[in-house]
Amino acid sequence: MSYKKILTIQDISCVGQCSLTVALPILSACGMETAILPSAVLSTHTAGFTGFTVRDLTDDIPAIQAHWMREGIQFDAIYTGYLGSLQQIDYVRDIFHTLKAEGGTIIVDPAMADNGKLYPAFDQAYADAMAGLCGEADILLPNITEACFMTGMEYQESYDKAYIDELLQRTAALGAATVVLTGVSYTAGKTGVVVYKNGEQTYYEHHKIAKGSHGTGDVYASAFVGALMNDKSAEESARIAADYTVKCIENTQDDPTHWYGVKFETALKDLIMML
Ligand code: PXL
Repeated sequence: MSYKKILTIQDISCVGQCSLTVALPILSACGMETAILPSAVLSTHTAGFTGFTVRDLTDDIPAIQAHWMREGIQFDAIYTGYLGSLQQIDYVRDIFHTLKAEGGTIIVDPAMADNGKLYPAFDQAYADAMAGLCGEADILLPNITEACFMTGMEYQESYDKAYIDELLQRTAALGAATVVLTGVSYTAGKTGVVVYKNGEQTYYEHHKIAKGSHGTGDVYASAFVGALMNDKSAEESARIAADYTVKCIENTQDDPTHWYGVKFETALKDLIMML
């Protein structure tokens, strides 16, 4: 049996079904021991709520890291998402170098932007620093907007395969061996994910649900990591994570009061069956 120990570093949005409140249950459901390092604590996520509180935990990170090093703690995978500050990106790089077990995997979801825009907390300097961190990753999980901000490509609402080819080449040039680009849509009513490895692309296309949903990037990345750590290939993990995320959106779309996230808990049994 594969029982891996994962560290995930991202914020706790106390309400809103994203980041750690999504990653921890999904990875646990996938059978992983999951340690967390919260980058910040927010009362809610920042996409749609107003007046949220934020406590940045950057200054706590070095002492936590030092303690784990004294204890000899190492992780089979380190998976990062929404980080709290520029300084934190440097700390996370050092964590990659000191806490990853021999042969371990680094997965970076550069969670910072969507639909052509950076999230409110971020600017281009953050995107540039994140591009540097992506060079340390084995697997990178950006959406098109994030890939554009990190590579200086212009964001386009509609595009062709040549545009995606160039975006993938430029994103891979940041340094990760595998790029998993999400939200790639060539046909109306469909969307999909491209796995780009050694210059080769594998595209998995699936049904596109008209309504955009918050937190689905985190749901997708967490399920991808859970599948990957169950010894699935990147291509299989990309497909499993896509099917799971679609199911989560389907299980949420008829409830207008649930605008802030997806009911990912309702489809955990489907995810487990796919592993
Ligand atoms: O990855 C989504 C996310 C995570 N954490 C916080 C956010 C968002 C999206 O807006 O605001 C705090």
